[in-house]
Amino acid sequence: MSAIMWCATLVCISALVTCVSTAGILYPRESESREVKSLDGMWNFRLSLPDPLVGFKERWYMKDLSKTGPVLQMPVPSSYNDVMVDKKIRDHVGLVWYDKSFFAPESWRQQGYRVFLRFGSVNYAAQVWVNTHLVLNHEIGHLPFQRDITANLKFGRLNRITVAVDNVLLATTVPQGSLQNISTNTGPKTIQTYTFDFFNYAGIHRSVFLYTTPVVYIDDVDVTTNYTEDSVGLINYKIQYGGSLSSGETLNCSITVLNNENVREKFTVITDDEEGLSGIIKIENAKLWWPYLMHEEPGYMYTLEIRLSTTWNVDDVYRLPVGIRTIKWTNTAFLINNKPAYLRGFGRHEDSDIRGKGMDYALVTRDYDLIKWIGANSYRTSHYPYAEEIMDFADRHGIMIVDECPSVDTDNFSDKLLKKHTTSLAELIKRDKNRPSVIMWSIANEPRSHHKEADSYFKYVVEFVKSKDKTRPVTAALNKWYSIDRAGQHLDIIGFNRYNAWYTLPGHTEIIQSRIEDEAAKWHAKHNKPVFMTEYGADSYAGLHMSPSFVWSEEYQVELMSEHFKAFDTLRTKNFFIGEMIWNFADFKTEQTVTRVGGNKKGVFTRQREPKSSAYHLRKRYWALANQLD
Ligand code: GCB
Repeated sequence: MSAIMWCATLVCISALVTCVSTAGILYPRESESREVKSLDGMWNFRLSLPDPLVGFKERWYMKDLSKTGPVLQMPVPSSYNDVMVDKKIRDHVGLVWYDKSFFAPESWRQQGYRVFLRFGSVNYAAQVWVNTHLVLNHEIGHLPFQRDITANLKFGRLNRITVAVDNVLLATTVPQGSLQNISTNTGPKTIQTYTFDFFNYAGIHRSVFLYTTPVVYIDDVDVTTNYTEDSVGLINYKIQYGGSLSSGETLNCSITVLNNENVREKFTVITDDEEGLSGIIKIENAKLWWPYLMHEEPGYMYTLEIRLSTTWNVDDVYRLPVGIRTIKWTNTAFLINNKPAYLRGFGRHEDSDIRGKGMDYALVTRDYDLIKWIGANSYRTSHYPYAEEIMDFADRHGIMIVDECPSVDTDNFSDKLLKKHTTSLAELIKRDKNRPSVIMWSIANEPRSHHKEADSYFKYVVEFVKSKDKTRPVTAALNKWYSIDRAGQHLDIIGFNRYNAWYTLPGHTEIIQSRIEDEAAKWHAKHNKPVFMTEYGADSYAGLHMSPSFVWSEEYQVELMSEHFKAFDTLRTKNFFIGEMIWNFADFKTEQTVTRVGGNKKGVFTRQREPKSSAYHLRKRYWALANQLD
């Protein structure tokens, strides 16, 4: 078997499995009818070496991984290729194996529970066995997947989950990558290459949960919100249930609304179906969800307490956080609750040392503290969906999210890629559709949108997104020149990335103002749509001071920002410019390249979240804008 074939084992396997399911992917939440058990912690771990396929050949999923040979202990969630100091693990291309034993209480069977196994994200492709049975196949990182595993469990006894993870990226994966064969002193070797600028962290990145539900259960909820001029909040809901009713069994769904202190709110429900599975909730004097600093109580969340009752089964209860707000957009503006919003934000990464992309509450808490300290109100989840736990923070703190799928540097525009690209969006929308913080869908970062094929490709992608959600605008972070780009025409809002005085004419900050003013105006003139800047910035090495300013010094980063601020201030008077997002919130790790010193250093915070001079500079601006505009 050629090196290319073995490396793409799981990606190829999962391509054979039709995995677009219509089932919901609600975040596991405990209730009187649901137990949630975390499987986070230390898992057995093993690289599939020296034969990349050895795990499959020897059927490692049939036994304890520790019985197959020497194993390591790997923390979940984390990126295996950041935690360990062994270079072989950091640079591993191909399959790795994890396993963990857990106890399934006998009481779960006695109570007739269904048991679901849910992964928040495994990067990039995963295959999962429970007690030797293959139960899940999932391709595309950064997105959750789950399955009812009741039939595969041994109740009252130990059970084993085995996970094979493949981090290989190919021309048809999202994001794309390629493999290259090189010769080395010890023989031929296959290495992974990419065009994107972040480290290809891999492994079980987010929490693994078991959760239980009754036999007939709340499978998905769709919510859209509105309000009337006399302050009546409207919540349109649609509930999908899973499981089947026995003959003669009936079903009924009832809703309670709780305010943000968990107290029952006064409301009325207009139900337009007999079973109560869909309807409109009216709340008098409703409190709206507002972005940070646009209101003294940003991020106001209600809770929809949904109770599904059936004749012969236990009731299922699920509590969904809901924020009431509207989103509108015109040719020149983006409005929240009918008020124009100006985005003061960041491009970001899920990234920190030791854990890589592993979800970490302490880090997320610090990041949101810093976002608020600096006076920002938004960010883009560049360049992939962020953890649901992180999105919860955005909802609660009133931070507006431009929610991006993992398509970076989109190239080749094949049907196969299009299918995966749209699958990533379908899964993202299904996951985040109810979040008030999500204000736009971003369908790509820096696609090769000057190619002829990009026209029909992005037309299709945008129409696909609209078929799933008409309530939010569609955007992308474009970097091809406005005159040759073919994607912008299909978007609702234009985002553009540009690195004047950094990649273009480094050192010449005097080019920035006129160029940015000119480019933004041209994007607007071409498409008659609102425009925002999705990336600009400069690397700075924290602690490097140079006077006069010089590239990589803190002074240069500040100077480059100031020139952009001048352009943004002019653009704001032009009435189509809706925001600025600096690249990047914090320094982050990239692949090894001579243009990066230990990674990308365009953060206004270091990777350890210490402020650079640029953070104080940005803080002054964002607070001034907030005081002026909010
Ligand atoms: C970009 C990319 C981003 C990079 C950034 C840079 O245009 O969208 O992923 O990290 O430039 O710093 O080069």
